[in-house]
Amino acid sequence: MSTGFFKDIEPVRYEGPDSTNPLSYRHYNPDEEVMGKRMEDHLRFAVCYWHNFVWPGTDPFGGQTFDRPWFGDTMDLARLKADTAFEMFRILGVPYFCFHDLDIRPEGDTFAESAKRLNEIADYFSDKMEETGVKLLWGTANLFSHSRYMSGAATNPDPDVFAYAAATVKTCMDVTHRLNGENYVLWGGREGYETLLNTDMSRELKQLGRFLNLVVEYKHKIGFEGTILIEPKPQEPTKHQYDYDVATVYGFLRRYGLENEVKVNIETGHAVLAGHSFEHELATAAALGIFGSIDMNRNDYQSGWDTDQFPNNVPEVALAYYHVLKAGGFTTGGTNFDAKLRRQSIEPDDLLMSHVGAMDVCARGFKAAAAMTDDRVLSGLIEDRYSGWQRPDARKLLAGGYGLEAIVDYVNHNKIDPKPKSGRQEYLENLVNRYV
Ligand code: XLS
Ligand code: NI
Ligand code: NI
Repeated sequence: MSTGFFKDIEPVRYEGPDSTNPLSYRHYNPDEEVMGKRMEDHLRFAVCYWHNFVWPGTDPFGGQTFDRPWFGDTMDLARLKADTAFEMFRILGVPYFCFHDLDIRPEGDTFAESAKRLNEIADYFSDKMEETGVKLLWGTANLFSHSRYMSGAATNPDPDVFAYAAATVKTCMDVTHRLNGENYVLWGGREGYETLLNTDMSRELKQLGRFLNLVVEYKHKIGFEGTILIEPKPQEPTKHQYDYDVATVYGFLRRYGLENEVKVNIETGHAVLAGHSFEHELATAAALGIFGSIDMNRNDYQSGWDTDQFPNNVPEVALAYYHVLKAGGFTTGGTNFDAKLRRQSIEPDDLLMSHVGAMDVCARGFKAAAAMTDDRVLSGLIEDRYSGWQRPDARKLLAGGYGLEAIVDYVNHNKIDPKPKSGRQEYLENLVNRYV
């Protein structure tokens, strides 16, 4: 039965690039084959619960702007929220969704009550997922909104908070597992500090390492086959967050022996906040073997904080998917839109149009990326650029066949005198622009 929230809006269909219907796909055609696979199976789009169904439109200077019939703290409203969410998934035709525990049910007066409510809503989801075929890309625990977490969750100076957070993660992993979630995400919004004046960093990092090991041990214990993902972000809400960027996360994983157990969920806006490009973070993850999933969005170019806007720049998205393809594409991961409306966009169909546009931008970017990959426009030149390393003597340099003294002999003997070669950056940029 329809909640009536989206009136009688029909499911959004692919109508081709010439369509002027704002509720049609002009580029995202789920069944279209690209590189031998359906677009839907490449992109694996997910709608997130929090920005669409929880955030009331507040900003630091103003209160609620969205008037949603499911706002409130009862289980009945939580079910109405779920009904509306699944209606939206159906209208958009997205295959996946994502949630935090706090998004989907009101917190109870006790830990046990909160867990019970979580399970009740999971039962409700389970029926809806079966009915609609929509799947869970990932679940996660909100370990940052409640005041108990103001000084951190795993990294809190108070061991009781560590325990509360760990127990909460267990309940969320159970639910994610039960709903056949394909990943479990940890984003450490409060795992950092406000001031070093009150912070023992060495202790906090150890706490975080133990916490993550607990998660991995439990994953194996229950036979969860999804991927555990850490989502890096350099700051906001804390002044400094420990999971700063992909490289920092990798160092942390190595320190705690988890580099083969945990991968990363990379978010566009978080990469930018860390002073990187999105593709830098993707390429780093691929190079280190920890690429997992993406949170697709964009930051405002001027404001300098995490604005979580919907993506609308095809050339940028194309380069991002180029690196996703280079990393082998998604396995358990996917494209989650961690993006929200602007607070003046108060109509129900704003929720739809934002996603339709974002999915189209991703589809266009993805097709350009696939064509660049197929035509080997970039890879050919890169291979050529490093081809000297195929020579047997060059291989020996890397394989440990020479020490520094032997290398001096090698340089003298072969009268080595390297000649600079063009990096061809502008030529390559022009090539890319043919595709986007
Ligand atoms: C916040 C994060 C968050 C995670 C999930 O900046 O992006 O939404 O994706 O906890
Ligand atoms: Ni995110
Ligand atoms: Ni974010």
